[in-house]
Amino acid sequence: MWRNTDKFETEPWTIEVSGLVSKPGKYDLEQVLRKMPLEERICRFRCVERWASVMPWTGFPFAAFLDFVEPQPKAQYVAMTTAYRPNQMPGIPEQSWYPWPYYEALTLQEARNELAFLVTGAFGKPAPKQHGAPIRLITPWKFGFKQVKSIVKFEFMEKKPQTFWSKLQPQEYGFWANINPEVPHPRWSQAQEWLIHTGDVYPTQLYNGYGEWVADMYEPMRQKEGAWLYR
Ligand SMILES: Nc1nc2c(c(=O)[nH]1)N[C@H]1C(S)=C(S)[C@@H](COP(=O)(O)O)O[C@H]1N2
Ligand SMILES: [Mo]
Repeated sequence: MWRNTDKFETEPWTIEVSGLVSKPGKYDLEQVLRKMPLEERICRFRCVERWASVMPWTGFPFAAFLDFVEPQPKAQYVAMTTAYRPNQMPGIPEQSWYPWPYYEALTLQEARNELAFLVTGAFGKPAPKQHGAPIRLITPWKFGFKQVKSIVKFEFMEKKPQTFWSKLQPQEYGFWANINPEVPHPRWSQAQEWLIHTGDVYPTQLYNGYGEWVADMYEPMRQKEGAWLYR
């Protein structure tokens, strides 16, 4: 992956803020970062395809960014669009059947959760391009495909948007994507995962082990609609 990142330009970087928000506009990332409380967090990462890792990220709480741009009361979702630059991204022009750009969303409640993190660095340095420079999302209780890299736009909306994967394969990669060992992917079990650093196999944990912080958000839905919502 890193071999293909040479042409990708991450400086300067503009992020667009639009939709149901009090301070829409185009922001220079450097200027935004000066206002954000940067911190380091070590967290677990779990891909839907069962590999897992542990990463030391640098970043700031998504909630701090929300306080800065001020979503309007009607906003229920925040959608994130990622960079789409075929001339800087080898492989993208050949994969024309995918609905690029890569696109994801969270409920605003999820984005405000204290574990929702916007990442600018890894291993104490600016994030390498392959890990989503210059800004990416980390919600460690959700599968990796929610963790959008190289974000160019945050859009606030009232209705749930269709995401990149929910357009392609809604049965396999749904909106919630909460990690749950008891809800299998249609083509494989999610009961176990392997650590990419060592190959060791571990049992998958509900919410990737972060239930203490996030389970409350989903309890009403779980009671009403059942476990499928975790997919
Ligand atoms: N922009 C963008 N973000 C993305 C993806 C992508 O293809 N494009 N893939 C996702 C998937 S499926 C995973 S598992 C993680 C991988 O993050 P990592 O490269 O930092 O390990 O990125 C996610 N974010
Ligand atoms: Mo993934």
